[in-house]
Amino acid sequence: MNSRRARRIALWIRPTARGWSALSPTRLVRARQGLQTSGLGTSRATAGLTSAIAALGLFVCPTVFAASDQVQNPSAAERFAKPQADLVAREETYWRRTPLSVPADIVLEATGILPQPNGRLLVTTRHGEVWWIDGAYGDTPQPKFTRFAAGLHEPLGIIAAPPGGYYIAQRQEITRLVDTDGDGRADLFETVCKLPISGSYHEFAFGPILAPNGNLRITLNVAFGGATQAPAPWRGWMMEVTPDGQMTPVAAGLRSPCGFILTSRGDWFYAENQGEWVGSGRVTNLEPGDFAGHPASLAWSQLPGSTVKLRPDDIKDFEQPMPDVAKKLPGLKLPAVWFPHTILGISTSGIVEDLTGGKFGPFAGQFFVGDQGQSKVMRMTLEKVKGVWQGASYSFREGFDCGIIRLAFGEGGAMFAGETARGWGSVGPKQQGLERLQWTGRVPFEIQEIRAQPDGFVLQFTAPVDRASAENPASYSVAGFTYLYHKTYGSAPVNRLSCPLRKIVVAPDGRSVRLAGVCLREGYIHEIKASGVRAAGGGEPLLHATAYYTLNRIPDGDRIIPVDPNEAELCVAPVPPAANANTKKHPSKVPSDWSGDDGDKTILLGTLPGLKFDITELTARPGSHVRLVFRNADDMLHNFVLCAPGRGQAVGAAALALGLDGAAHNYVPETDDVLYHTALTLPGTTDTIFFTAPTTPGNYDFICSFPGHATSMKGVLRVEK
Ligand SMILES: [Cu+2]
Repeated sequence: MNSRRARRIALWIRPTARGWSALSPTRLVRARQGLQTSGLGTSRATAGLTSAIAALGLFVCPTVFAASDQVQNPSAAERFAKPQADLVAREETYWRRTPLSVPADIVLEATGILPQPNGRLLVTTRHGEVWWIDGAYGDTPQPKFTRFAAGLHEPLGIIAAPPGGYYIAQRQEITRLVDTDGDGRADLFETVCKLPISGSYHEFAFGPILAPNGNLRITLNVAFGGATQAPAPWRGWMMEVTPDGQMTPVAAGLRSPCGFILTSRGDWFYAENQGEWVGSGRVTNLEPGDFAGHPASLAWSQLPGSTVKLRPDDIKDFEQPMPDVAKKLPGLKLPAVWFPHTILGISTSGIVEDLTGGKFGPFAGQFFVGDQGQSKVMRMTLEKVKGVWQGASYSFREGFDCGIIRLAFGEGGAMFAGETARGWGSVGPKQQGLERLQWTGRVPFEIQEIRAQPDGFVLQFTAPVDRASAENPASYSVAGFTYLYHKTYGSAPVNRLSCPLRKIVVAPDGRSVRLAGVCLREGYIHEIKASGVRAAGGGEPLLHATAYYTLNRIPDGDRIIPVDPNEAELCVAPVPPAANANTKKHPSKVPSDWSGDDGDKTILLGTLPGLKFDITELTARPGSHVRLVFRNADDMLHNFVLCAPGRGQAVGAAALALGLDGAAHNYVPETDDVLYHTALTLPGTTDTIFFTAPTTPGNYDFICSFPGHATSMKGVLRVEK
């Protein structure tokens, strides 16, 4: 790309009668650049763009220099727990994963995938390229890459443009790419609409998607940190753009809306990541005027054209369950489906609807949702009850090579997953890639779908159940919980409460089971475990026995159990143990036998961004009195757990295995491998413990046991004379 190109990068936008518009959308016919087939060639082009941008002071551009990112970020294996190999092997027998080989000189951080009817794929990358890929199908694919365009700024999606060519969303604009002379390379780059940006690395733009009215929709990430997370207009919004570049706001409250979808029924949903104000990953239905929860976007809700009535002052740091806040804050939209953090992913991404008519297996009409951090695909079902969307999330397929950003269905029911780990890390050995997932034709024994009932749930299965196991109450457990709505990054599950079952009815055909119980709560997530249910015949267990139903509305209809008059008293959420209670392993008071001293030695330990302690090697004399002051300066929850020599990672794995029980244990497992620990500390808070160093010299591991942190947040206490 030539930095003297005709197009200027403009940040200015202006209100118009119809909405917000970029100044002077321009057309640019770009000169040929000698684009090669499967050649890198981008460094020159991207460097030109980067320097032009830097001169304008608009961007920090961490996306161009992969090498430095890799130095700064822990590797995938360090950051996240690995999936269970035996489960992945079972999943592979039903849905076969095929990584596509990519030439060594192409960095295919695939972010947008447009399958074409002739067996080709058109794929955008974070490095700003668009590639034609031929030969992505077949048992042993030998894909061939041809570059369609380069020099773009982190496009994160691509669709066909009705006027011809393709629409992509770059960070700074929506662009139409056209190959006017039919040589397979884009030669017309037309600015459709400028997008407001301030320069934060976190201001991603996703989409576009073509709306039924012919307009385009995009979603705009908020910035990260700083005094405001929406320094430029419409950050945190879903926007609609006319083909001639007029931009109007649709809905607000988005944080990191990596995936969004227009369903075949005509409803819009977007996928959100856990973050500040966002307790866990989730999918939310968006209608004009909705506010999905992140308040930064409200900085712009008073602008002309805004559909959202809430203002920044309406949002306080409620520190209350999100469903409770929604009752008193009209306009706050609850998610349709939650994906519990660390269990069903940690960074929800692209959404696809299975419109393959059964070519992808038994879940036709359902949805699949990617996850970047855990490199997996989850499954989602939706239903509308009393006018409100809700539904369930399920495990589906783990063990991908890298973090998944984008999903797309291609020919013959093949699903493609576009991947990148740069800047975030992910489970899986690779930094980027493109993989194909295909149904093998075998049907696993699975919970096909869960639907809400007036007194419980009905579970539909992919095969008839073994009646004895399905009628046994011990085969199931149901429990409700939710997440806090607060400015803290993420939330532990709160108000966990089991839902005792009172009646189980197996359908005559054995394909569904109705569970009726008590203590169902509107707005809450209901964890439904069917671990004991077996398939009829061979007694096969479920491939995935746990699902999470977000019960926004309890439907009306026929009950199979009467209303329990004592339900209100019966169903009171237990109070979790106080995080700061003084216990043997959490010695928050000076021990009485220290005869007045408050420690032979004080250790000040803190945190660094990127899941690190600020000191990784501590020392103490055997049997000495240690006062340890742990200060959490990060924006996430952390603790300090001192473990037996060599047992740090085992304790971390045990904490992860606590699952939803973790919060009630402050994520510290009950094991002799744990010697002492601090409280789980909130961002900006401190906890002090007083312990006697082990009398046996050695290297004692210390970790943060919050799920997923231990593999990188670790150190050693050297006990030596
Ligand atoms: Cu931590």
